[in-house]
Amino acid sequence: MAEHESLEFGKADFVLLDNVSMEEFMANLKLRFDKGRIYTYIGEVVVSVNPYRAMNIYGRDTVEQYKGRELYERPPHLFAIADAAYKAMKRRNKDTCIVISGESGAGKTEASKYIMQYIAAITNPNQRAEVERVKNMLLKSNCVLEAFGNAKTNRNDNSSRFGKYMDINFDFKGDPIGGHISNYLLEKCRVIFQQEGERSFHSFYQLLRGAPDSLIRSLHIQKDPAAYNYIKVGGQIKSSINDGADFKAVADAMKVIGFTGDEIQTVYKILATILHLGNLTFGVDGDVTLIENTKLVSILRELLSTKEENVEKALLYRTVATGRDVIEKQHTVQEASYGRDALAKAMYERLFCWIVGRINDIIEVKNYDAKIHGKNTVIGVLDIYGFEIFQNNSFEQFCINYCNEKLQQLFIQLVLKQEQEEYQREGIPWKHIDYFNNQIIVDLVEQQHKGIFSVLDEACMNVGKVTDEVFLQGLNTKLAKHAHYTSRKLSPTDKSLEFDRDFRIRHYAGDVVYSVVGFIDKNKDTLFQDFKRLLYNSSNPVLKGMWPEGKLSITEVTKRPLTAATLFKNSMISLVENLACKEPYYVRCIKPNDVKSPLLFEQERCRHQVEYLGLLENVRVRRAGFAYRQTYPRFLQRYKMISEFTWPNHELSSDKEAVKRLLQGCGFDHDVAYGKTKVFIRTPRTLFSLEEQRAEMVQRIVLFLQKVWRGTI
Ligand code: AOV
Ligand code: MG
Repeated sequence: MAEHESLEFGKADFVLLDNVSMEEFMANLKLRFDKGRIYTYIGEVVVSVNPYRAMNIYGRDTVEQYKGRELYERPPHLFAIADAAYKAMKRRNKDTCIVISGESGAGKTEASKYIMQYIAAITNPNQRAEVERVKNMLLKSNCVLEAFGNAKTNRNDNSSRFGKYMDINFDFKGDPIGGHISNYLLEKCRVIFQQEGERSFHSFYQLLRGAPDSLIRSLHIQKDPAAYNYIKVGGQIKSSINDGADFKAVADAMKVIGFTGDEIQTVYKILATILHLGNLTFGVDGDVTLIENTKLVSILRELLSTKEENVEKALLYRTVATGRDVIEKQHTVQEASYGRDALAKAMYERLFCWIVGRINDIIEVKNYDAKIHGKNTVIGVLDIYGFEIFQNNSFEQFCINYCNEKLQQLFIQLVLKQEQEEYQREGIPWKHIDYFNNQIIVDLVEQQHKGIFSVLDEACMNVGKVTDEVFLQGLNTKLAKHAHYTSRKLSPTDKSLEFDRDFRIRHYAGDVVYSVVGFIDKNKDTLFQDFKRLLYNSSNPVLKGMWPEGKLSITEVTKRPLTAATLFKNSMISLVENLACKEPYYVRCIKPNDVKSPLLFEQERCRHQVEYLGLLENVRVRRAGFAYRQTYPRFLQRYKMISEFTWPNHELSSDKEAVKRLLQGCGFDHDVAYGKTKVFIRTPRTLFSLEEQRAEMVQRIVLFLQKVWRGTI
């Protein structure tokens, strides 16, 4: 257990509970929360409860307390986990990752920032300038990504609307030499629409509130966010965040990272373009569709550095190839509005991906660097959008919740399943512990042919009528018997399914009703080619560079792009593969209440999270399990010097027998189990003790050898 903490704060590790029951677990969690102890272990997993107040536990002095210490030496903390991941990487040459999970607002992003800060604080003792530069950029990149990828939602004032996985690369000294960021599905529909009480991405409000007057003028915008249709839909313009100050911080961060002046200007121009696009309206004159506020067109032309007539044409017409002929087809008002919104969303998404790409260009370890620095190991930090249930749940929530199912499955695989399988394989007496395996829900979403993504893709391929209803019918046909799927058609008396357009998934974390409205459209994610060509033909090289596919003429575009669902599924599968090949460390975040109060520990709310995160099962497996395991030969190799039976070589019938003798001799027999090929040690303290004895013996042997060499023996 974690030392240096009195029991008045409860048990620092849930493994030490007298009885593993939900009641005791909850009582301990609450007691610790009330006493300001927001972290508790389950073995090496950190359970964190969002304190919703500034805590004085992340400063330099705390860093010093955790630096280089073993996990159990200090009270539970994120820093201890970060240190454990760092040590594993440095000492054992392992790639490690820290997976942070929990629902929206539970504290994942904050945790990921503290972890990064800790790693930055404990590395580069020699103050090498190049390493300092890299560290600074890794830290600054957060601020930029949050500005463009986070927004106020009804669950969280600074909710991540994209998934982020960051690899930090280290050289042989254990200093960071670079990194790489992978981003996952940005919730781009937020650019044009927000639910009641929510905001669009912070970047828009920051620009309006923080830009100097000269910039405001040159972008032809006004400072009041209420003047812009796209960003006022949710009715929440203010937030707890200081947008004006953040504008400056983000601009500075972009400069430090290495964005050029032209690049930063282009970023602002794109934001302004989107704001103007939202105010653009279409009308009809006879059978001609036209733009009502033509003044905006010349502003758009200026911001996009294109020709005015091209902007107008791209907004009102669509070029189509019919056989060998190319014709221009006029949009209806509805089509034109659809095209305008699609353009706004696509420009923002492209901008976001471009920002990530630019940061990567700058922080990535170049080949020649890797050669100079030699060994290159990584620590990955995953901070992704948490499980969410809103009033209205659409394609984005579906993807986000599927992502959380995947991560829960990984946790089950790595922490619960593999552990139990290993004990069985090794013939260690073991009572199986039941847990809910959510693989069934993962399959429901991603399985070939039968899964929801496949049914969606199939519906999108239909040549005839492609509607959300056709998709829902497909689901009902294929999934009628699935225990985790229901729709109103399949269960007409179910009160939670109000409309014929709803379907419900029983997720590991709770039931979510999704509306199919918009699924087809969001999955196809169509952007008329005309817009891509318009932006590619811009005389602004930064903007042009974001739209390379605009180079193709209409007759050259043949391939159907992958759907949004397929792209997301593929990216999740490769993310999980990537995490699975690293040594994982887990932070499981819990949200104590829905009103962001530092005082309120809502029993039922927390209990539900403990349940679905599988924390009780985690404690049971951990308690019945063993903290450390090693094959017999390797164990001997490390510890043989501490026993006269094994040093320098043993004469017993097998390595297994030798290990038994060694551990009996030390009095640790009660704390270990002997498997077929490995020895298992239950508590870490036994291991520390072995390590201490080893260090002492090594010291003695060295002294002895020195004496031999000097001839004093
Ligand atoms: P999330 O990342 O888990 O949600 P955040 O990390 O953004 O949640 O936390 C939400 C808010 O809780 C923060 O803005 C802080 O106000 C507060 N908070 C969280 N952790 C701490 C802490 N350790 N100390 C003090 N305050 C904290 V989402 O991104 O919505 O899934 O998509
Ligand atoms: Mg977040």
